[in-house]
Amino acid sequence: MRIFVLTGAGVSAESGLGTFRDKAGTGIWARFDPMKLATPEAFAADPDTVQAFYNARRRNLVEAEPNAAHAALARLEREFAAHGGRLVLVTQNIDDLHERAGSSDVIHMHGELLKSRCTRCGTVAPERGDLGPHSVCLACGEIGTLRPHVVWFGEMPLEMERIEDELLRADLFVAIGTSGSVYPAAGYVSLARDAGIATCEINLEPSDNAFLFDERRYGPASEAVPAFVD
Ligand code: BJW
Repeated sequence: MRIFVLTGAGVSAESGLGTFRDKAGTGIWARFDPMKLATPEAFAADPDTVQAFYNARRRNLVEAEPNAAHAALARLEREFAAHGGRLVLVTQNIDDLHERAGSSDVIHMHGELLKSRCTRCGTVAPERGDLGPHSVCLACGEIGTLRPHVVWFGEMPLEMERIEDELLRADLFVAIGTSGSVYPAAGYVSLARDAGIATCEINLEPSDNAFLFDERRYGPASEAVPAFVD
C-alpha cells in the first residue's frame, strides 16, 4: 500500500502559524496583498518589506511546536514502513513541523523558511535568523544577495517530477489542510482521479475542489488526522 499525503497551511494552524485563506476571511492574504509579498517582482521592488514579512514568520516558526496532526502523520509513516508500505509526504508548507514531529522524508514543494538561497550563486543554506541587506552568503561572500528559500507566485515549485511520479504510483491520495486554490498542488486530486487513485480530503471546511474527492472528513486537523490514522 502506498499513500500520498499532501499537506497545507491548515495542518500547522493549531501550532500558531497562520493560514493564507479561509472562508471566514481571516487568512494572511486577507490582511496582506500576496502580490506585494510573495512574488519575485515584489522582492525586486521592495526587498526590505518582503524580508521583514518572512523574518517575522521565521521568528514565529522557531517558537512554534508540532501538533497532534503532525505527530499522527509521522506515526503513520513508521507504521506503513514497518508493514512494507510507503507514505510519501509532500507539503506546501515552508515550516519544519513535520520533520520535528518525526516524519523522515518530507518534500517541501514551496521551499523552506529556515533556509536561505543566494540569488548570485544559488547556494541553499540553513537560516534561523533575520535576512536583510547586510546578510552575507557564506558560499560566495556576496553581501545582500540572500532571499528566503521559498517558492513565490510565478516561480516553479520544487521537485515537481519526483512528486508527480510518486503521486501516480500511489493507492491513496490524501489532502490535508489545504484550500485547493494554488496550482500545481490544487490539480493533484484531478491527476489522482484520472489515474484511478482513491482520494480523501481532511480539512476544517470544504476546500475549493472538495467535490472531486471520494471521501471527505471535516474538523480541526489535530483531531481529524489522528482519527483518520487510528
Ligand atoms: C484547517 C485548519 C485546521 C484552517 N485544521 N484545516 C490560473 C490557473 C492555474 C494556475 C494559475 C492561474 N493563475 C496563476 C496560476 C499559477 C499560480 C496559482 O496557482 N495561482 C492561484 C492563486 C490561481 N501558481 C504558481 O504561481 C505556482 N507556480 C507555478 O504554477 O509555476 C508554473 C510555472 C511555469 C513556467 C514558469 C514559471 C512557473 C507557485 C505557487 C507558489 C505559492 N506560494 C505560496 C507562498 C510560499 C511562501 C510562503 O509561505 O509565504 O505558498 S502562496 C501560499 O498558498 C503558500 C501555500 O503553500 C499556498 C497554498 O496554500 P494552502 O496550504 O492551501 O493554505 P490555505 O491558507 O490556502 O488553506 C488552508 C486551509 O486549511 C483552508 O481551507 C482552511 O479552512 C483550512 N484550515 N485551519 C484543518 N485547524
